[in-house]
Amino acid sequence: MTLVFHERVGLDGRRISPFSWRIRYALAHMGLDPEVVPTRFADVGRIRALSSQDLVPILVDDGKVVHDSWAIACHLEDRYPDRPTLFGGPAGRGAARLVNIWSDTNLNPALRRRITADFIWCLDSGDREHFRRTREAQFGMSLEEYCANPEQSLPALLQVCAPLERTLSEQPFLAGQAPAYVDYVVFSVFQWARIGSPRDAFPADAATLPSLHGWRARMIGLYGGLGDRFPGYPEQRTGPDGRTAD
Ligand SMILES: N[C@@H](CCC(=O)N[C@@H](CS)C(=O)NCC(=O)O)C(=O)O
Repeated sequence: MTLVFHERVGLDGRRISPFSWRIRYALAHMGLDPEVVPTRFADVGRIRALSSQDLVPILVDDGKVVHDSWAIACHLEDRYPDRPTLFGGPAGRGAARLVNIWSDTNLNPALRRRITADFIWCLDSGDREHFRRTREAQFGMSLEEYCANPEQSLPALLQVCAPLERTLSEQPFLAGQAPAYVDYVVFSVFQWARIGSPRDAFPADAATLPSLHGWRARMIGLYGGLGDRFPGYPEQRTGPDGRTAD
């Protein structure tokens, strides 16, 4: 078996992508240890040549190229049936698909609104112009305008988190008694926000969402502290000319 994981990286090897994080956790869950190819936005030529599309993560498994994190999770589940399961069967896979789509369409935007202007400083300086241009075109405003009202974006985030808090007040993991792919998907978004902002974009007061806080700490600690294996938010926000932003 030859596994190669093309994983998004930022400044000085930071792991900055929620989509890559969920696959990192899935691989650890299954006890798989791929070769990792760190991939910047500037490496899009390699990604395109490999997969005929521009997005990361990508897994190459004995020459078979799989892109899109959901497709990768399904591939791993089907290809390695003797390893610990990511979904716990077809019904679990179906429910995980719902959580995956909900996470990408509801949780991700609620956090993105709070971190994107900070997040750009986690990127390699050579990737920042691409990020700013593409995201500002998507949002129709500057990154700074997009993130200008953290007080206004907080209620929306709290509302999105409510079903997570309720579920985790009744069971230790979203999948039940032990973590599985649904946990990795949802955690990957919090992990991206945790690494991508100097403030905890998550409601700072642990009393607000105590079960979610406890779960996030458990998730960070899994697999030998996987969530803390790479550097967090840079101490200095430094531009390509060496000047600091603050
Ligand atoms: N649906 C895809 C989304 C992957 C995705 O959006 N990746 C982004 C963030 S790492 C990307 O590669 N963007 C390239 C770009 O913005 O140029 C998945 O789940 O893997």
